[in-house]
Amino acid sequence: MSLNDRVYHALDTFRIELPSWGFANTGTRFGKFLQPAAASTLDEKFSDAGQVHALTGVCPTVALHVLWDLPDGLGSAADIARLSARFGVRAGSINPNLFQDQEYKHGSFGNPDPAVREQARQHVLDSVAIAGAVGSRDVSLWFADGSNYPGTANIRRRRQWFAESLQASHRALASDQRLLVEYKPFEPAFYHTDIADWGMALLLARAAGPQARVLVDTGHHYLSQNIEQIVAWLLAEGMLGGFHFNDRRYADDDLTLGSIDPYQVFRIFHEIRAYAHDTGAEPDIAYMVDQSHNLKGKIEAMIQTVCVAQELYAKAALVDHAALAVAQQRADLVRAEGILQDAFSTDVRPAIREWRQARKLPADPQQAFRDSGYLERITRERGSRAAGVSSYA
Ligand code: PSV
Ligand code: MN
Repeated sequence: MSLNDRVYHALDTFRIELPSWGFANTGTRFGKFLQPAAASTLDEKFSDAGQVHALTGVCPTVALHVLWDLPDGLGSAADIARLSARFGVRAGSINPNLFQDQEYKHGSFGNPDPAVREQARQHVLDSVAIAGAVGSRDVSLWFADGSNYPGTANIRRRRQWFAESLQASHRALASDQRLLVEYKPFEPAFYHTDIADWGMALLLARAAGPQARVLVDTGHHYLSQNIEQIVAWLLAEGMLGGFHFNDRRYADDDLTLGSIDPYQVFRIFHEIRAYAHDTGAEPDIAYMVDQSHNLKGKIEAMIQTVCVAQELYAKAALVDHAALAVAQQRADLVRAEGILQDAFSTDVRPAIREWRQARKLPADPQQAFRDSGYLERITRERGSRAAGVSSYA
């Protein structure tokens, strides 16, 4: 296959989900720099996501956070069909919120109080029902549960409570739905988190039931952790459900995908393409962005992220798997490594521009966004009202 064919083939199937919370005003705990164009309503979030999809063509779904986006629970679900028809993007993963209500001060599924565990469980059941009502496959679970001081939490008992509540959640799934279990080593809990790493997420997903998978948030790892190895193992175990993409230099801080270490993202994509090549099976992975930009323009940052993801995915599709297998077998180290480096250093941007034009998309989505006048319009329309912070993402 020619370079162009490989790039076209890769991009024709690569889709990436946008987070509703990435269009809203957010910030850090030290302060929030409000943007006049930030979205405050679900209509505005769908509108902004629809804009990114219209210009890139690869973001047909929006991840929704139940508390922030669907405050009336199932009652809000009716709005989704209207918004999808209007803005051309559908509801994607449904994210229960198990961290913001006062009751969750000492945890949700891991809370020592059975009434709070029950409340959390009910919220997940409601979220599964919402997912069913809006036609979403994935219910994506992240827990802020953990503790700040040694000795204050019974780690093993909490593990058991997690397994039980995840099983109960899994029982509510329709046959075509999935539970995704996300892990995070610290924050907001600073001593222990109940699902700290991929091993814990894997064991709990296995305990939950056959439709549960692990979600890898690229920002949720210790420095220098080998994320592509985790990806390779989860693929081999049939347990990789999806990604939350972002980058980080020190800790989870929602930096733009590939802004710090693009080679790592390439290596992650390479493991996925290598798995597909070796097994002949395309893994079923939900690619999602999980970034809230405090300083960058939110829509611009999303377009930038999507373009970077496409570039790195296309580069990974250039790896010569047959030659790599031979070099690995012969332990021809420099040649094997060079095959990855050759693919990574290939400039795929001209091929991607051509692909976009062939698919009737703007060759340069960022420039098309700047030329569209959309940002000026929403800045005018939204800027006049009192700005608010709608989430803690
Ligand atoms: C938590 O840090 C996280 O990565 C989870 O995926 C949340 O759903 C998201 O960020 C937004 O707070
Ligand atoms: Mn995440």
